[in-house]
Amino acid sequence: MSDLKSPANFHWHDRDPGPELFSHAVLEGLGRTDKAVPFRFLYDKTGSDLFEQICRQPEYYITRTELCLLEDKAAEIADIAGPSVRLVEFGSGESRKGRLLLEALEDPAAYIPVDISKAALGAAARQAALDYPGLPVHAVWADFRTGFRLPLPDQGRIAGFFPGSSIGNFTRPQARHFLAGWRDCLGEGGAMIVGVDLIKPVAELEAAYDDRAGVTAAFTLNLLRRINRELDGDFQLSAFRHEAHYNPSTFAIDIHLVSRCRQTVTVCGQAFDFDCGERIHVESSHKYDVEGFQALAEAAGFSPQAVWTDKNHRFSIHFLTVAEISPSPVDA
Ligand code: AVJ
Repeated sequence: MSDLKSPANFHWHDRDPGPELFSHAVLEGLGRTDKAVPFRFLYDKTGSDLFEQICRQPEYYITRTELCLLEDKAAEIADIAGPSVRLVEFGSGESRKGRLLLEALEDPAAYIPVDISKAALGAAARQAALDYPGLPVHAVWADFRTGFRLPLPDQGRIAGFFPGSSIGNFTRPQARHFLAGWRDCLGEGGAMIVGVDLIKPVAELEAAYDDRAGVTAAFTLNLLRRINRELDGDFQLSAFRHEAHYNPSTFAIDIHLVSRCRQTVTVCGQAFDFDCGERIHVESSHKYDVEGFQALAEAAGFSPQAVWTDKNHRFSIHFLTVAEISPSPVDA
């Protein structure tokens, strides 16, 4: 990914888990009684483009609410973060949010965007390197859930930035595990800035994940197109529909692809039967209240330092620091 046109302050780090994992995940996931494909595979080039379009839909309040909140509070966040921060952005996409923080931070020491989409990451990180010529930019192409060693310059406080309520893709135990894992990487004085979507009326939540223009549906269905293309699948996209429902017992929007009829689909030469109405779980998006997320952060070894919410209480941004005392032992 490094080419002659890359500026000197741009560095590329390839931690891609590899294409074979996609076939493995799909064959294993479709072979289960409760069919499922991990959400990370939604983000090929088309998927990432569709996701950026989701962010501009009127029903999808998350992106614009968080951007407004960040714009409003960037100075306060920067103040708590202090000078010379090495900013690690998990799931950086277009880097819009990371750049908002970078511009507010005092003398940031490095920007380390981490994303699973090679195309989006490459373009956004290279542009950041061009726009901030004095700032080392280390683009890390990786699945941020799995452990990997970050290419970190050795000066400055590390602040992990996890915007967009991406943490909502995890179940609560997974989210705690993720935070606890990064707590150990961040080290003493380390911080985590996390954007978290708040619990709200079901109608508002369900509309956000099933916009009228059908962009979210296209985003979910694109997974089948990717399987067809990369894994020699024969899914008929018109034989499946997108479904998004709020589950009040897990506080999560659950997204499924639902088979419109009884059918058999072949992937990598293997046949998978679907009943009419049978579903593939594709993604869940967990919602929190402020106190609930702070309690989870504490269980992962962080101390909540500050939290900001918008006036309509749709979204929250949490500033957490690594707690002095280690977290209570985690069950499983
Ligand atoms: C990227 C996980 C934050 O859950 O709101 C949006 C993903 N999927 N619409 C979310 C998503 C369908 C999004 N996150």
